[in-house]
Amino acid sequence: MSETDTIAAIATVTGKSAIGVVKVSGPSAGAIASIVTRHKLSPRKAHYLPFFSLDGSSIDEGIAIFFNGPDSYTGEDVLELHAHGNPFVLDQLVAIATSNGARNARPGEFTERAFLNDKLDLAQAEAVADLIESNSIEAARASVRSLSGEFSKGVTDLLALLVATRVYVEAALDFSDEEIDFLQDDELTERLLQLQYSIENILGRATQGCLMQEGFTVVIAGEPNVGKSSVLNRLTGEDTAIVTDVAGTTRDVLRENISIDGLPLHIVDTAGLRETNDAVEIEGIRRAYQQIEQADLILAIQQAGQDQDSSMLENLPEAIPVLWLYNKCDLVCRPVHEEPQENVLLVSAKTGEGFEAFVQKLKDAAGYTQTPEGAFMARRRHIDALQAVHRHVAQAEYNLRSVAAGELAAEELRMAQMQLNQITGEFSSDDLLGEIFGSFCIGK
Ligand SMILES: Nc1nc2c(ncn2[C@@H]2O[C@H](COP(=O)(O)OP(=O)(O)OP(=O)(O)O)[C@@H](O)[C@H]2O)c(=O)[nH]1
Ligand SMILES: [Mg+2]
Repeated sequence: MSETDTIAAIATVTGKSAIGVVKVSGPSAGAIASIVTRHKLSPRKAHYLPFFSLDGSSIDEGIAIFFNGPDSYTGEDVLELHAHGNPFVLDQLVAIATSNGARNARPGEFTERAFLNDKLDLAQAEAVADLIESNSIEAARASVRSLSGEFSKGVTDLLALLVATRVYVEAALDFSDEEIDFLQDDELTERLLQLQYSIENILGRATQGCLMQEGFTVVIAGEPNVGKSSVLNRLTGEDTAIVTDVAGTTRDVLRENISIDGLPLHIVDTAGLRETNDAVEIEGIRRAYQQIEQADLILAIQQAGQDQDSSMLENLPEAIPVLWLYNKCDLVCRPVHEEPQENVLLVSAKTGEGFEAFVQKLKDAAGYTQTPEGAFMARRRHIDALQAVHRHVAQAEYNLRSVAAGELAAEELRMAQMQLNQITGEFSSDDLLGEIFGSFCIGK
């Protein structure tokens, strides 16, 4: 399908609402505006007037705004019709557009056109979808920061620094038989250090944004009756899970989402782990292990002051970090431990003791720091790319300093640049673009 055809869609939520907006973008937008409004619209001005159907009857009255390309969201001619939010009215307006040269827009197609017409780069386009999907004010702020181009600017500045370093290295290689060895001088060391510092700064801020969007999954595991469900309830502040003194109370997997200072935590409560012949419990335990495999952090709970056989927690996946909680500390005389151990906390789900430190520990484990400069809304693919850039630059530095292999260093820097270009979409495959824009809502 040609990119110069005209597209139309309802941009507001389906259902009844005070106002509903229909958007049209492409070369026929002006003609469609004339048909619907029977009026010559001045660009970028709100006109309050009747909307007409093809047979000349009035459908509704509302506001029509016409934007001349390239001064529009998509960069093409755009018509916006703000009607009353009735689905039949809005459908009719779209039908008039589609019978006059437009077709129904695909999800994200308006933003895709904005990207193709250089109105937004890829990271900004993704921020549009992320802003719409934001579940907290912090996430929304981070999205706006990315949408306004702050993240892209950080990436572009990084790119400029990287290109300058590449030029320096390549030039040094060309003159390598000169007496002074450029590759060993302080100027280059300084540049590489600055590059690493910039990457770490952006990576830190992007990681915060990514965490805000995706959240952090904590799976509570431990033997029956140690207080797993009580810990969940204390965290959610509600009576979410059933708590009794019967060992084996929880059987199903229970999932709750909470937000701590803008960090979405997905907390998963599971069945107590023990040897059992009860068929229901066996299935619950199987599901518990399944959840453990998918955790970002395992919260292993034991009862404080009791020597327990923690064999059921022995074979936890090595790659997943574990935080040990000794619960029911209200029942024991302290100090239980001589020395505070790292990743071991003493708490009471009953009294709330130790929970402040525990919640802080959860934020630390997630790597959530609320950087003073503010988070960038970023996606997993951005983080992966930035981490790859970091690795390539570190390798380049090693190649130069430790093995004096200038050619290899130059190649690493070239690969770092390729990774960076992917973030803003300079060189992106059609598959990636399809995946990104396909996840938008229709009309955006
Ligand atoms: N004193 C005291 N009792 C607690 C504390 N936390 C939980 N309990 C009690 O311990 C018992 C078991 O609590 P649950 O939260 O159901 O324990 P669980 O680990 O979810 O148990 P299962 O679902 O059976 O695996 C209940 O009687 C709770 O009231 C605590 O911090 N202090
Ligand atoms: Mg339970």
